[in-house]
Amino acid sequence: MKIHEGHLAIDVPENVSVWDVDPYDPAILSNPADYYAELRAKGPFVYIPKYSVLACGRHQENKEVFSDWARFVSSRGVGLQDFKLEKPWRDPSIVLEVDPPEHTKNRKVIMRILSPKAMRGLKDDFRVAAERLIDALLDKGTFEAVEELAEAYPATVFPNAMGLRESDRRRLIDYGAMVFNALGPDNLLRRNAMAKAPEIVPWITERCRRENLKPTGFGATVYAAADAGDITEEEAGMLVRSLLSAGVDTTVTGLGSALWCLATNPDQFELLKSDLSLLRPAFEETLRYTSPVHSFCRTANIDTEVSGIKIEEGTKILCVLGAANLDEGQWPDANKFDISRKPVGHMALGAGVHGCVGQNLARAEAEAVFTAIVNKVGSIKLAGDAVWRPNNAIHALDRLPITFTRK
Ligand code: OVM
Repeated sequence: MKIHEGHLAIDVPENVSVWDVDPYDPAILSNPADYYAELRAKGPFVYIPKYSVLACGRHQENKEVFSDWARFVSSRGVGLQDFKLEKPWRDPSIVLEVDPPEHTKNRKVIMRILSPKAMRGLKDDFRVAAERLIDALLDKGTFEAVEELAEAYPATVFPNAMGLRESDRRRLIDYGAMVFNALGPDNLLRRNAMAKAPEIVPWITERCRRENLKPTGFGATVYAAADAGDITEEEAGMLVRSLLSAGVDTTVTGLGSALWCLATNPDQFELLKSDLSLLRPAFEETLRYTSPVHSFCRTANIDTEVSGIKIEEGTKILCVLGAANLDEGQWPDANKFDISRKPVGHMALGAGVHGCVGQNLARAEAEAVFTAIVNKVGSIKLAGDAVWRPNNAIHALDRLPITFTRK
C-alpha cells in the first residue's frame, strides 16, 4: 500500500482518463470555469495523478456520491487526508467527519438550533442589523464590499446569535479559512492558513466553553442539549466548534458572491427590484452559479462502482460541486446567472444526510441583507476589479469594490 497526499494511492480505473491538472492551483481556484468545463467533458470521473484521486464534475455522479453516506463515508475525512491513515490537524468534527449512527444524534441537536422556526426568532435582529449596515454603506456610496458588507454582516449577527461573550472578526474568519484550506493538499494555501493555528485555535477552543457563552443563543442551546442528556458536555463543546467552523466563511462568501452576481448582472437586479418574490430564488441561483464551497471529498469505504466505473476501497473522490452546478446537462444556459430559474437540486449545499445543516441561517442572513438592499439601493456598480481569494475548498471573493446609489 502506498500513501499519497494522506490517502491510499490508487491505480487508474478502466475507462477513466488521466488528467494532469492541479485543481488546487491558485490560478484555477481563482478562475475555475475552464477547469470545471474540461472536468465535465472528460467523463463521469477523471484520475488526477498529482493527488491520486478520482474527480467528478458532472451533476449525476456528484449527486450519487454525496447521497450515499455508507459507500462514500465522511468519517475518513472530507478533504484529501484519509483519517484512517493519518491523524488530522484537529479532533474530527462530530457532525462533518462522522457517519451515522453517531452523526444522526449530533446533527439532530444542531438541526433543532438552526430550524426554520428558530430562524424566525432572529428575523427582527437580522433586519435591523441589515438596514443599519445598508444605510451606512449608502452614506459612503463607494465601499469595499468584502470587508464592509460580506464580512461585516455575519461578523455582527453571527457572534450575537451564537451568544459569544467575546468575539473577534479576524480570528473567526481566519479560523474558517484554516478549516476549509485544511481540506486540500499540503500546499502554500494550507500552510499559510495553518501558520495562524497557534494563535487562533486556543482562542476558538476557549469560545466553545459553556462559561464563555451567554445564557441565550445557539451556544447555550447546545449546552442545554447536554443538560437534557442528548449529548455529553464534551460533545456540546465540539458542536459549538462546528458552528464556529462552518458558520462564518460560508455566509461571508455567499453574501459577497450574491452582491457580485447582482453588480455584474444589472438586468437581474432590476428584475429583483420589480418582484420581491424572486429574493429567495436569487440567492439559490447565486449558490448554484458561484458554489461557495467548490469541492469536498468522500472516501470509498468498500469496492464499488459508479456510472460503470470501478472504484476501489480507500479511493478519495474529489466531488467538484462547482462543476456540477454548471453542468449544462442539468441546467440549460448553466453559465447564465438567471434569478428566475429556481435551481432545485443544486449541489452548493451538498445533498443527503450531510447536506448543509446551516442553510436556514444562511438564507435568513441573505434575506435580511438583500431585502434591505432592494428597499434602499437603486443601483449596484463595480467600482473596480473583483478579485478572488483562493482557498482549497471555498470559492470566495477577496476584494469587491462597489458603488451603491440610493433608490
Ligand atoms: C465542522 C464543519 C461543518 C461543516 C463544514 C465545515 C469544513 C466544518 O463541523 O467543523 O467546514
